[in-house]
Amino acid sequence: MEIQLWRNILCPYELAVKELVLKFEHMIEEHRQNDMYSPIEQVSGRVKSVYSILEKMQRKNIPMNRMEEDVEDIAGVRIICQFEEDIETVASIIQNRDDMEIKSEKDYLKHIKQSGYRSYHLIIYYTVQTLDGPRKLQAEIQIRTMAMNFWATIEHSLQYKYKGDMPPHVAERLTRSADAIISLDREMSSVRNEIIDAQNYSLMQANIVKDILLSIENLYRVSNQREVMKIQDEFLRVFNTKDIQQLERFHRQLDIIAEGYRAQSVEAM
Ligand code: 0O2
Repeated sequence: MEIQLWRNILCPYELAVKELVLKFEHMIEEHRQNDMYSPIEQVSGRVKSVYSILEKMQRKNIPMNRMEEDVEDIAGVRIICQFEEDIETVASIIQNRDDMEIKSEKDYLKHIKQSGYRSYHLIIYYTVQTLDGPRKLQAEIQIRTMAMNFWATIEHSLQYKYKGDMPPHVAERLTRSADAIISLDREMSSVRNEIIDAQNYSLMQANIVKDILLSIENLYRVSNQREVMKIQDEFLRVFNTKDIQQLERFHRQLDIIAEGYRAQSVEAM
């Protein structure tokens, strides 16, 4: 197949990966803007390289005319969660979406691979709009914790290095570290609520500070500079207390001041 043809084949997959990553990133943003804990921590995506596609087709005896159906991970998205419990939440978010149709699921959390690999995989159908009209493509979504991802990344590089012929002492270390990762995920899950509370607290604080700064900026347009300077000084004082209740109170006061200016401008009309 000519290079140009590969480009044409892979082009809609590039679009699918970009769109999917954007949608999951937006989900993170939506949670954070609403002061909610996001079950998704990070998302990344890639289109499989031509080398990797050909290697998989050779390994699995896939003929060229079956490539797009049988190589299910030409488009790949990886979702990283903080805690194992989040994986199920993310999977059900995906299952309930109208724009992603589930083809199959593989639960390598319940059925850990021989290698020690753990992750939750979904193969979805996803439609992109191209110049030639809609194209329904397959994409693989891998959902795993940060700890699982750390292990899988290292193991993947070692597999690549040893090309299926891993020395026993390395394989043994990997098995032991896979067990350590299971313990780490369990330990983290046991303090999940405390961690989420702490993260929510700092997220709320960041959101209030963002809103306060926006209010000050708006006041700058309508009030005099001296008053805004005073408000800024007061903001810094409240900010330094690191007390969320004081920040909330200060925010409410700013709302009242802004309301006063709004009323004045209506009267003046
Ligand atoms: P890439 O793009 O290099 O990650 P197969 O390729 O036969 O293993 P299959 O049947 O297509 O897999 O589906 P499966 O088992 O769900 O695996 C698909 C992907 O999961 C792999 O993609 C890996 O990314 C990941 N994976 C599966 N098993 C392991 C494992 O033992 N270790 C690590 N580190 N990752 C694994 P590819 O094909 O390797 O491509």
